[in-house]
Amino acid sequence: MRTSPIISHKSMTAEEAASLIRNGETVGTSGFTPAGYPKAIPIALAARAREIHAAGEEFRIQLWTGASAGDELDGELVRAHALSKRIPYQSNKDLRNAINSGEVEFVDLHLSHVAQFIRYGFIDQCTTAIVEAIDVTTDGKIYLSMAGGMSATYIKQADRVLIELNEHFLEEMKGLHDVYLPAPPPHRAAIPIYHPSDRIGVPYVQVDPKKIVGIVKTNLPDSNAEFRAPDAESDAIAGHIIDFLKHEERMGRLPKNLPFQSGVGNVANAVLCRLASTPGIDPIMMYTEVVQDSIFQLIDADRLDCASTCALTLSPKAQERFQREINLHKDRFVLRQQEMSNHPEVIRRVGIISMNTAVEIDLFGNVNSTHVLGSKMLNGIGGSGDFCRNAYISIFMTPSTAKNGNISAVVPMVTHVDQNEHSVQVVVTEQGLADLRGLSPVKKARLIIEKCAHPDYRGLLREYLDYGLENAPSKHTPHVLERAFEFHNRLAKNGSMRA
Ligand code: 0RQ
Repeated sequence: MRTSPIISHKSMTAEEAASLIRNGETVGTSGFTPAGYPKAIPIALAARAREIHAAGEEFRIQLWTGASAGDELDGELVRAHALSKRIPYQSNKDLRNAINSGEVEFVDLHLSHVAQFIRYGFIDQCTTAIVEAIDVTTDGKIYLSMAGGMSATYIKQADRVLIELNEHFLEEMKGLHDVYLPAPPPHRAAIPIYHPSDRIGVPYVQVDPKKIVGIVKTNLPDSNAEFRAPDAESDAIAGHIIDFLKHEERMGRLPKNLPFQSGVGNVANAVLCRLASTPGIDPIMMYTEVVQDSIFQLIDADRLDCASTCALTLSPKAQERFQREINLHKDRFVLRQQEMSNHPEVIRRVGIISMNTAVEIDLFGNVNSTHVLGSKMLNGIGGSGDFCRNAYISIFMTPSTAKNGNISAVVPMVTHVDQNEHSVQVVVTEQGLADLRGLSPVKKARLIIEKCAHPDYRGLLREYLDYGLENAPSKHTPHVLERAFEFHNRLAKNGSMRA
């Protein structure tokens, strides 16, 4: 039981809290990659929106979060047609459909940029903040739950704060967070994180308690789906990455103890599982934005030194285990605000090995990780750009084909660029790995075709490259524009990229 007097003084129901939110407001919430997001107030707000709509009136809000949120927030509100605009990342199926149908405006942002964009008003500042907390004290210390996200900035900027006090999370979980807000430029000092486990702030967000207008008690876990068990493809991808890292170490190009960043999704989860099970790997450090279930494989194999993250994105089973063993984990986990977990200065300083997933990769090393056929948004760029651009080694991975082999992940030209050829250093599929560092465009293309493309598509890709070398107006990057999207055009026309 959480017992600070403020909790009983400001206690209200989710419905009462939802009734305080006005049509057209910008609401900033806690939460990052379905972890630590508010649950009860959004459900009540969606019900209220439906009632208002039934009475023939307008009710929509702009929703700002840290990254993706659970269905209780994104799904409920979008199904109630209560969202007009959303930033900066999402992964909810119904919200994705609403974005792609044009109902909801979406701004896809580098996650490390969001705090500064809000602080300086590049985008609308939020008027109400809704944050999930484990505890709150009468003098205004808010102890966040499973994610750092954008909470400290939204709490600071908002006129009023609503708290969901989630008693599902044990009080012992307090102390995981390290909350630090940088000074404004040009007076910003160096961010003093020199090691992934360094703590530089305080374990709570401080707010003037007068700004807290309501506290709603809940008892609900984060609703993350179970991860797929690693399949043969992701296992092969992981094997290639591990062989590459061992090779780099032998060549004297990989200093010891570089921390890892690993992105979202099933492939990223599987790669870490393999790091846990391959013989001869030393314990690793993580400086990342999400920790998924695979963290327990590393822990069980005695392979986790420490983990700095923005969110603990765990399935319900793994959430339960994390809490049960909290005293074992507290010393080696630190949860940061996304401005710090994804900060380019720290990423460059500690020398991160970054591993993110691509949707498609082109012959010259440009990566699309957000758009299908150049127009359909999947999730968003998230933090992949923050890490890729600043990592010691930036790796992009993907199975070489999708949709029963009808889609090749290696294409002549990507239909949308998230990471460009200047930042992408290594690409890997289950077929093999291409180290693109120091290669000119044509050499990159030859290596990607031979190492990464699926055998079914190698001939078509070689033919495109050779045609370009004969016919392109310039031989440096020998694209032939009228043919550059022929793989995609075939897919749109025939349902397959095959000839
Ligand atoms: O579709 O669900 O209909 O089958 O894309 O693919 O294989 O389940 O992959 O779960 O690892 O996610 C890039 C989306 C990969 C993710 C992405 C289809 C495929 C499937 C998903 P279905 P999988 P994963 C850190 C870093 C961007 C942000 C990022 C992501 C669905 O990793 O959002 O990296 N990354 N952030 O069938 C058409 C193709 C396709 C394709 C795959 N070429 N064409 N569809 N699919 N390739 C975290 C944060 O920033 C918060």
